[in-house]
Amino acid sequence: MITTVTLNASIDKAYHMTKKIENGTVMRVAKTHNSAGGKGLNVARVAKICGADTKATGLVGGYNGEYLESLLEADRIFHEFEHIKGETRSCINILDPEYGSTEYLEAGCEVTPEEEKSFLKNFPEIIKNSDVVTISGSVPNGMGKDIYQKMIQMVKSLGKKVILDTSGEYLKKGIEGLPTMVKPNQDEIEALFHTKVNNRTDVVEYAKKIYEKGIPYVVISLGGDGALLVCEKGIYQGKPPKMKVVNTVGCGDSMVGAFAVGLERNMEPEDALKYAVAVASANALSPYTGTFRPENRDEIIKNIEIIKL
Ligand code: TA6
Repeated sequence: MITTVTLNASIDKAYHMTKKIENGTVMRVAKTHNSAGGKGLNVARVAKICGADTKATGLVGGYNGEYLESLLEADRIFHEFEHIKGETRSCINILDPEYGSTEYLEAGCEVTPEEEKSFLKNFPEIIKNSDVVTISGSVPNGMGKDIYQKMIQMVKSLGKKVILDTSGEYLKKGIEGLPTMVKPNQDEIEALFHTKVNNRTDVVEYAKKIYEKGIPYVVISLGGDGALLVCEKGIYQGKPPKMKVVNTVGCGDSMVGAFAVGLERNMEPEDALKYAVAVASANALSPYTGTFRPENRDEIIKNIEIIKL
């Protein structure tokens, strides 16, 4: 089973526009699509489409929280959330012909120390039947900076694998918990090392620095160039074929979902990389966030190039 953790869940609202955005004007939205969002819920949806037994947990609250749970039920994703007093946030993704995707991410509601304590108390029971736990996204105000480090240590103490996908201080502290896998992108690498990444060689060097801290799998998402994987077997790049993308939001989360499936199925690293890049690329062909058509994945995977660096 794969359990995904989303502390800062979101009603993701995708606005499909027929004209480019013009600030200061009234813009009519051609089509709106609402989905259960926040990175971990995109991960849950993708893992489920991959055929994994999946559970979603984290924090939800208010009317938005109830609506989010109903969206998950429509996606037939089992969930077991801690219910908090605050209102679950919304995140807007505006898709227009000129700029592609522009995201507006709300910070999320305040979480009290009592709510954090209650979630952590229930967490071991929630994940007891999981083989892999994914921890994704931003953290609501009010929660400890070491929340992810604490959760990673709890997951590992129960003998389970854990993937961390976050940024900033939470990534820095989460890495100290030594998760099984982390998946920063280039921006997150730059923030982590207070540096500028100028080329692929730099990316490899920084990924190796993270690996050498004791993290068995370090994945760096490279957008249209796929992803880099540093592991005991070596350093690989998984490269997808060039394609006309529709909506890239959720590609990173889709990659995490597919790697969680790869870890659960004990795939060889290069096979897991190939699978994850194919799923992330298939997500980019969907107008909807954190979902893909299996037939697209199965077609793309035939054309993924695995390069040993
Ligand atoms: O990666 C895409 C996405 O998960 C969107 O669906 C939106 O929910 C946003 O990221 C949330 O990001 P955050 O870092 O705030 O958890």
